Amino acid sequence: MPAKKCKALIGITCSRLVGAAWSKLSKGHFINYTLEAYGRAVAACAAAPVLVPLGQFGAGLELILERLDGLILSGGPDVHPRHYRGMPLAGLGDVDDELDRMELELAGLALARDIPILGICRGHQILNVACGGSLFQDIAGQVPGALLHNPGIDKGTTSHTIKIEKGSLLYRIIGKDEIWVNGRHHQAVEKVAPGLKVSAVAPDGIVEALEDPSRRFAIGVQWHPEGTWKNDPYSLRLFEALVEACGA
Ligand SMILES: [Mn+2]
Repeated sequence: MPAKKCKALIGITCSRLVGAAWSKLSKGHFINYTLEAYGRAVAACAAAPVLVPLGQFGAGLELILERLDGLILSGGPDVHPRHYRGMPLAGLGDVDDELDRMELELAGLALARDIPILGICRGHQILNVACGGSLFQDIAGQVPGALLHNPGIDKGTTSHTIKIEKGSLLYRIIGKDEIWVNGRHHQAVEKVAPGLKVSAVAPDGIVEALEDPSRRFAIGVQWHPEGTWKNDPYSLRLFEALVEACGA
């Protein structure tokens, strides 16, 4: 049943499999996952999802953004440290140079246009790097005593709590200062970009959410609401808030 009223057109970036993952999973995995998880979450909020594929730069991205009301930077492979003036360390996982360049340009253009952005996992990290921040390439190797942020469980299962900063946009959306989330990441925000604010942290201090208070709606979350929105009202609220911001 199509939604009675469609409130916004939301672009969703889309990874491809690279490196080791390429041989382990079916080649259409990321595109199918992006549509099934992120796409259906957007549609559940009475908005229309479209995929933004790899390989778009410059004028192509500008035209895509002219048509979009909102943008989701989706999960995917690691970000290469070259984009925050770092060198690869042991523990860096698979990277995709074309995806890095495309998503960083897209994030910058969307911020400049003040298009509502929700960054998820890799997308949260892209938001930080696009604004001038840096990342831990591998939490286990760089943050002694950190929780296991990459448990071997599916994305429908929550695994650790986060503390949400009162007064943040995220707090206004979620309405609680502590929730369980389904993290599946081994990289994390190290240096927070100038202009961004930390809006949630894990019990070990790892940055779990960021936002840009100078924009209408620019939020990054380190967890995967697209994996839990069917059962978890806080996950669904994030997508609803993005769609609401598009109409504001
Ligand atoms: Mn985490």
